Amino acid sequence: SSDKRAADAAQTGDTDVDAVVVGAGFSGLYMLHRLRDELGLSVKVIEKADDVGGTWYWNKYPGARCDSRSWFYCFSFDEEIRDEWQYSEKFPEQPEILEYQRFVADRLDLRRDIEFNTEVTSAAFDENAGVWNVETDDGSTISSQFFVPAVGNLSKPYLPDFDGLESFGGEWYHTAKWPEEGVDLSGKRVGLVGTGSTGIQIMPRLAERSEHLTVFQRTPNYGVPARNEPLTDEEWEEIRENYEEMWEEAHASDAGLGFDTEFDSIDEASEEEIDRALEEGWENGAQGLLNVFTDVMVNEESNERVAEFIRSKIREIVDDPEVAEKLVPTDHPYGAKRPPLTYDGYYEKYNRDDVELVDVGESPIERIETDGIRTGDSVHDLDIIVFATGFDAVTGTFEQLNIQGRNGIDLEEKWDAGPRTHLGLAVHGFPNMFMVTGPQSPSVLTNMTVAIEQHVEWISDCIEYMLDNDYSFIEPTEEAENEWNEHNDEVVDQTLFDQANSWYRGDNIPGKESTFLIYPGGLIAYNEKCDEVVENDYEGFELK
Ligand code: FAD
Ligand code: N01
Repeated sequence: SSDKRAADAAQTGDTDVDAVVVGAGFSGLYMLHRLRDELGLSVKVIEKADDVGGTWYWNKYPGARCDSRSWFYCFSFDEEIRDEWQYSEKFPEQPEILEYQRFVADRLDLRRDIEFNTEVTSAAFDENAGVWNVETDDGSTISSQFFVPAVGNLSKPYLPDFDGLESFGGEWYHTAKWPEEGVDLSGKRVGLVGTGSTGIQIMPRLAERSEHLTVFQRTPNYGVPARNEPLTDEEWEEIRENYEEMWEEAHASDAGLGFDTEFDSIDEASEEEIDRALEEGWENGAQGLLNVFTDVMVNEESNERVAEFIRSKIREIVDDPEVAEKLVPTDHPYGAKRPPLTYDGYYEKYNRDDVELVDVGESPIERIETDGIRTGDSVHDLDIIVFATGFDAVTGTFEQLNIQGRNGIDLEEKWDAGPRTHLGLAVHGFPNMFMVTGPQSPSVLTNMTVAIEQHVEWISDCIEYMLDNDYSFIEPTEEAENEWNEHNDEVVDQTLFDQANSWYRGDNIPGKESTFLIYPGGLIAYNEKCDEVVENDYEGFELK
């Protein structure tokens, strides 16, 4: 029973709580619920923000939305919660997703075990006592048997070190730290740096609300229309009727979104059939074009067919051929960088007289001056600069926690030449530490709520197994970690992912080792591997 487990857990050591979880986004919330309400453990969640939400707490920029279809961008584990919540759109905006997490936190009474406004500054495993000591910025230390960083893959914003930023006479903002009260753009000359998913989402709003917008683009992207739409009560009824089946499909698909692919490969269909599928993919929007060919990420020809199709669409939409050419991506295969969806007529906005595109791939940002941004020999005068320059993704936030394992092994040092983990869940040298969607797990290549549920459930099942079998410690072997690393390398070598400079590989951060940070083999193979480990009594892990 959970009471017995709680008593057992309390006996394993003299700790303040059984588990410390860092982060109160989707991952931390569900982790708390599982460990506390299902296993009966004492749990403390530490969160630096003053509310739940994670990504959806921080990214309050205009136009921020999810691009997973909303009926899948939520938890599936609780039928009541599932049936009670109803998003208003196919791709809802940030306030609504934040509201959803608030609703879940209240519904499951999670807040009482979350310490808000508190940042974890270090965590160290004390080998003699066999406990984790977690330090926070208020100067206190909390000890626990289990340590679970649930800190997210996109939670350490990246601001390039532009010369002269401090001399800028106007205001500037990073999208991931957008002020709660918003920013008044009316009558302002605004500069936007960055055209990733975030830049593409915020751009139409900036264009509509400012006096003049200058977009500084280094690399063009393959934007495909999201085709967002409101969801009616009738549509929700239909979704609910099929919910069981749809969720099963989502959990059993490679990207956690339940899509079927149209053709295995480019050779499997006629030109006409492919044209029709591409047009349909474009018309239906969202991730449709990624699902025309099963082999889109491994076969250059299939990929190029889709890429060329998207290029032709961009050329069709953008009136000025010179501007269109600048917006057309040719340097990387489609999907090798995170493919963004477009909203609110992104490409159409370049046809406005008050929107200008500056190619900083050709002529880089040299410095920021009092009046604006200097590229080459011209200065672009600006009142406001918006940096949509992304994140030190996947490893950045984990490394920022200053985690030390056995013998003072430092996680950041261990990962100096790229992350090493077993299944993205655990790390050799770091007993009783579990990461939710850690590096080398499928994470950001999937609809993350599905990946998060799988991780949280694997972790809590593992802890339950330990308690039921009187184990106090678990740690992956070095051999298992090496094998996982090799397997990751092998799979990524079969794909087109290495043909792009992307945050998937850490290429966006100067000095960061370029290595693929995410398990590229999809959820199906990954989940099978995780299940197999459990079936074989946690093969690859040492239990004591
Ligand atoms: P997060 O939501 O990042 O939460 C981590 C929490 O840890 C944060 O609240 C942070 O404050 C806290 N934390 C970190 N370090 C510390 C510390 N030292 N001390 C205390 N607290 C700390 N994914 C999808 O699947 N579909 C989408 O459509 C989608 N859209 C996205 C849009 C944007 C703009 C961004 C940035 C990401 C998007 N993602 C999307 C990915 C998204 O990050 C995940 O889907 C999901 O929200 C991650 O949840 P999480 O709880 O794992 O991490
Ligand atoms: O960050 P990014 P993001 N000079 O790293 C440019 C998720 N997300 O916040 O491509 C000039 O993708 C950089 O240029 P380049 C999603 O997973 C999801 O947009 O490196 N430019 C790039 O254009 C996403 O992938 C959603 O050449 C510089 C941009 O800044 C992830 O979050 C919405 C520069 C950064 O793009 C991150 O997206 C939003 C420099 N020195 C986010 N440095 C949805 O689901 C960087 N850039 C809808």
